[in-house]
Amino acid sequence: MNENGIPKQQIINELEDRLRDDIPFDSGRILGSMCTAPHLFAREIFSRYLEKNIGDPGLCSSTRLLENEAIGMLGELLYHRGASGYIVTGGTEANILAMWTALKAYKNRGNEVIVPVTAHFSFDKAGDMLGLKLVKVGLNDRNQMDIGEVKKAINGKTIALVGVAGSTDLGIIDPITALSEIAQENDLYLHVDAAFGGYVIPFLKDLGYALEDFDFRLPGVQSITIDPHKMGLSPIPAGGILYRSRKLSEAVLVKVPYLSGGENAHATIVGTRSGAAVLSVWALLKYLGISGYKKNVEKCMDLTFYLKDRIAETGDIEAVMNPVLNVIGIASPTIGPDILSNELRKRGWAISLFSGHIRIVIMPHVRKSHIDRFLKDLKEIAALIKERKFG
Ligand code: 0PR
Repeated sequence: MNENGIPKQQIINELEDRLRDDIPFDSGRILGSMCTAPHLFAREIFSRYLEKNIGDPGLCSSTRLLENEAIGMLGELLYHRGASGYIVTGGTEANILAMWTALKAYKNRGNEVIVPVTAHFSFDKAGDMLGLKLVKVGLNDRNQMDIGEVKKAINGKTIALVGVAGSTDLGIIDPITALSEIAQENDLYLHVDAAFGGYVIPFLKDLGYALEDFDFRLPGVQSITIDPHKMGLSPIPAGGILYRSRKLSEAVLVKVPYLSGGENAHATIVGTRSGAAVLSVWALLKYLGISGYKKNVEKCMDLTFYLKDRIAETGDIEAVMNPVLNVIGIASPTIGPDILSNELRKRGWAISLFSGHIRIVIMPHVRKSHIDRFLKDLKEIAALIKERKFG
C-alpha cells in the first residue's frame, strides 16, 4: 500500500489500463454469459442508494417494505402474489437457502435431495455445506429430468426434489407438473431453480410460446429461485428466493436481538446486504413493467432463432436441439466441443463449454451484427473441419 494518496485521475487511468483484459458486454464478444449490462435506470438507482444496508432492517425499514413489494411483483409473475422471500446475492445463495429450508423442514427424516444431472453447481455447494446427499438423476429424450428415474430414486431418507426451469447448459424446463405431483404424493419439498428462466418463461408464455408450467400454480412447489441479475437486467448482486409461505421462509430464521429495531431477525445467508440492489430490482420492475420485459425477451428469442436457422448453413456445425429459451447448444458431429471451443476462443469469442456442446446465451446485449460475425467464424471453422485440419 502506498504511504500517501494518489490523485483520482491517476488511479482511474491505472484502472482503465489494468482492466484491459476484462471483456465488456458492448464488445459484442460475450455469447456465453447469463448476465448482461444492467439497465441504465437500474444503474442510476443503484448508485443513488449505495449506503443502504438492508441487513439492518431497523435502519432500513422502508427499504425492507420495498423489498417485500419487489417479492410481491415477482410473486405475481409466478402466480403467487402472497409469496414471501428476499432479494439475495444471486442464484447460488437462493438455491442454498432453499436447500437449508428443506433440511430444516424435514430434519427428522433424512438428507437426500434428488436433482437432475443438469442442476447448477450451486446445489453441489449446498450439499457440501449442509451435509446433503445429492442424488443426481438422468434425462429423458428431451433433455429433461427423467420422471421414471426420480420415482425410483425416492426412499425413506429423501427430503426434497429440485427441478430446473431454464437449465444452465441448454435452457431446458424440467417436467415440474409431474415433480409437483410426486412431491405431494410423497410429502417432499419441491424447489424450482428458475434463476434464469424465471424472468423469461412467464413472458414467453404470454407471447404464445407453449412452455411447461413451473410456478406456484403447481401445488407441490414450495420455493422458486428467480434472478434479477440475469434476464432481469438488474445490477449484480441480485438473486431472488420466493417461498410459498412466510412460515417456510422462517425455517432458517436467526434472531438478531441487538440491532436498531425492526424485524431483528435474518433469514438470508449474508448479514450486511445491499439495499441498492434491492431498490434497483424494485425500480426496474416498475419502470419496464410486463410489456417492457416481454419486449426484451422477444428480441432475445428472435435472435436465438435467427442464429439457430443459420447454423445449419455453416456446414459441419449444428444446433444440438431446438432452443426452448434464449439458450442454444451447438456442436460438430466431426470434432469434439473442446476443439470447437478452442477455435472459437482463439477467434475472441467468450463462450461456455459443456461436455457435449458449446453454450450460447442470447442475452439483451447481443446484437444481430454480433451473431453475423459469429456465423462467419463458424463457417470458417466448418470449412477447416471439411479440409480435415483437426486431428
Ligand atoms: N441456477 C441456474 C439455473 C444457473 O444457471 C445459475 C448460474 C445459478 C443458479 C447460480 O446463479 P449465480 O451465479 O447468480 O449464483 N448460471 C450462470 C452459469 O453458470 C452464471 C453465470 C453468469 C456464469 C454469468 C458466467 C457469467 O458470465 O453459466
